[in-house]
Amino acid sequence: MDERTLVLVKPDGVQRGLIGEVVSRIERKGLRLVSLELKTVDRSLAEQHYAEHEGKGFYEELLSFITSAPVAAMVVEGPRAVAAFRQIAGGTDPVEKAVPGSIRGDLALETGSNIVHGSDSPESAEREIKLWFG
Ligand code: RTP
Ligand code: MG
Repeated sequence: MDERTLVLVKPDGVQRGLIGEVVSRIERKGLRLVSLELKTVDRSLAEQHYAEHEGKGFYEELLSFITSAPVAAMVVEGPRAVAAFRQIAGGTDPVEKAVPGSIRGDLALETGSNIVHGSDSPESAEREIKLWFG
């Protein structure tokens, strides 16, 4: 049974010209791209997207980062798409957690600018796809 997940190439990834690199890794894994849109993120969308982190020390920094420049939002589909994309993205901290071979492990240095977002569960994916694509 196929599943869907929401993937974002965050402002650092877009500015570094890494949209194609991320799409390529998604496709090579065997996942399919079903929607792709460049979006400017306003404060309200950012707050809803990152609601689970409200009140944490990095929350404000996270919101200003995600609203700082366009992101590439995509819906990605395939068997176990949520976990499969989290695997190719790598852990949140690109140095301490993400392994070499993953997007973050290969291409990022800092937790605050770790190139991609992927939904963390099928329930989050459903909520986030509605939020970003209506
Ligand atoms: P994402 O939601 O962006 O896919 O990342 P994630 O699941 O791997 O990590 P999450 O815990 O959801 O955190 C969201 C984003 O907030 C930043 N962060 N900074 N300074 C910190 O301790 C810290 N922790 C998280 C990261 O940019 C992370 O991707
Ligand atoms: Mg997360």
